[in-house]
Amino acid sequence: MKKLFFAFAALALLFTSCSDDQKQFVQEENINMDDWYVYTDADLDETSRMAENKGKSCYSMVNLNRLLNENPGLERKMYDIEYQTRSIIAGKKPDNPGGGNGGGNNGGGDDGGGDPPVDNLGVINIPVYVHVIYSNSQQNISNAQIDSQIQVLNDDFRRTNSDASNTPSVFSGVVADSEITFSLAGITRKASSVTSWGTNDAMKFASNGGVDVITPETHLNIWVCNIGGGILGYAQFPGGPAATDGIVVGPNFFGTTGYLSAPFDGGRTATHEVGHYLNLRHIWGDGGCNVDDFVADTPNASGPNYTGTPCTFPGRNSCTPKGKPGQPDDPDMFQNYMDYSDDTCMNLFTEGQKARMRALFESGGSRAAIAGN
Ligand SMILES: [Ca+2]
Ligand SMILES: [Ca+2]
Ligand SMILES: [Ca+2]
Ligand SMILES: [Zn+2]
Repeated sequence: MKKLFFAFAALALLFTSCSDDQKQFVQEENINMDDWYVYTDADLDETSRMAENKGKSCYSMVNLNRLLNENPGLERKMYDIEYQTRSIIAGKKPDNPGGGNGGGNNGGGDDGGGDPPVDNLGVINIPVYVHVIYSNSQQNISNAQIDSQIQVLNDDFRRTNSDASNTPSVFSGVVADSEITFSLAGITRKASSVTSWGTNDAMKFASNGGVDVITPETHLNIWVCNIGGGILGYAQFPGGPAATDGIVVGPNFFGTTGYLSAPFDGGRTATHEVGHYLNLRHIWGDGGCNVDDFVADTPNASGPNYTGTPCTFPGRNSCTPKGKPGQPDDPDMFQNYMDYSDDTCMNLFTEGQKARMRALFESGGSRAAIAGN
């Protein structure tokens, strides 16, 4: 029934508008930004989770709150990036030449199934600089350990990960090969007396004893250093300051060989943080069942899952698909890289997440220069 409705909507568009008008229609009528937000209770949430000693902790949203407070223009910039992302995705739905899918990427109109958005970008390679900052020899991780992380990123973003077969069948229809690869552009190493760097980006400046960012317009920068406080890593979302663009990961959570701390020894911390760097939110939307991650094909969840071995499925089913009649009430997708599960329990990105990430590389997108656009 819904497909029929959209067919009529698209037909109406064809008869009433030229392509310029269509664009206008998409931008003015069909991009629903009602669910968009940036500020969260992340500071409180992460503090209480760590007090409960849950295990995994990512400080990307805490970092975002800090950056928003320090940069008055950032919220607007991120709104514009989100608007552009949704416009691009809406315009690429193959069944909807007018882009009239009701902002489906945010869960407003599309059921997450059917045809994924298409683009002409091909496989996108992201060159990576790794900055190893260490206060002891263990933290000065080997080239082999760095290589093992690049391998995991390539496997996870191309869905060639060996544990892809662990994805439950209920989600097999939405899993994605994101068609993004990573190549090592260079490694910097720096000894430091700092034993815990915290999450205020100090490691990203030579003036603090860290390492300055290198060409963030065209390269992903990864700082590998001990953050402290049991924090595995954090990322900067698209739109943030160029000088701090990239991700930070603790040395013992980086790669799959060498100096590692189980159960975060599968390289999935970097996969997760690169997801944020490419505009993905946490799978639970950093809030209860009233907020989502702007991705229709990831079931909404009320909070993070800390699923560990044996990764028993189904785990929680923390939210029903609110306001989306007819959509199946799937269990939480703890297998998603953007949850807080142990590395061994994660094995997928979805088509909806892929579309968000790839929209950044389109002409005019905030990471377009990486793809030569
Ligand atoms: Ca939620
Ligand atoms: Ca979702
Ligand atoms: Ca559910
Ligand atoms: Zn995170």
